[in-house]
Amino acid sequence: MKTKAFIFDLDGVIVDTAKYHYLAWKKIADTLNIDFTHEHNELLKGVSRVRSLEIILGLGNVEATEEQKNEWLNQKNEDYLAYIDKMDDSEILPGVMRVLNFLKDHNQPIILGSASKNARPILEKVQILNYFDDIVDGNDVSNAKPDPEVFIVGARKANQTNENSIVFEDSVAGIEAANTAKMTSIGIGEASILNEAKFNFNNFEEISEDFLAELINQ
Ligand code: B16
Ligand code: MG
Repeated sequence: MKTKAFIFDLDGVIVDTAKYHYLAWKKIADTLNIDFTHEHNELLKGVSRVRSLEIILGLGNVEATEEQKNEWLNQKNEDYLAYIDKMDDSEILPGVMRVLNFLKDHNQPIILGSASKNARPILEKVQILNYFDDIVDGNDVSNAKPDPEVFIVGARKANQTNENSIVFEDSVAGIEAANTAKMTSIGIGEASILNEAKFNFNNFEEISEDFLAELINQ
């Protein structure tokens, strides 16, 4: 069997932390009287923490000093971490463990490629940190998705070329990043939204072992 790099996004792919990001941002938005809905939350998927705050402030036309913004960023992360602290392995999305186990059984490098600066504690909480050969997260890169930096660094860590790398992503920006790097992009979520992905699945339960074997041997 051949070897590929399998790169996983975190939020929306392995776990659904978007709901916790939403609750923590909502608290900030409420104090500023900014209307922040679940639809608005979609705009924050795959986007960095700093950029997320800019988007929220933009919704309410709120201007602020750097100092004030840093205060909100810290507050939001503290609240978010309190939600993370309560997570356990029941929050791993359906089908993820079967796919991770299949890849491990076939000696494929498994890499995390996430915008989050909290990726390690989350993987620890849901007890799958040891599945990952390497982690590339928001602490390691300076360019956010759709820039492909996070995935390119991930492929290098697995000693694989971009063309031999496969990316699982739930965000439009992440699919764009994978495509720009000439990696095989797999959209997890609605195909109508992730229409630039090479392959689309609603979730990991739809991904067969035959399909994974084909990816490895292509
Ligand atoms: P943090 P992903 C992203 O994770 C989230 O989708 C996005 O909503 C969040 O703003 C970003 O991480 C930064 O997260 O505040 O924990 O550093 O989808 O790239 O795994
Ligand atoms: Mg994501």
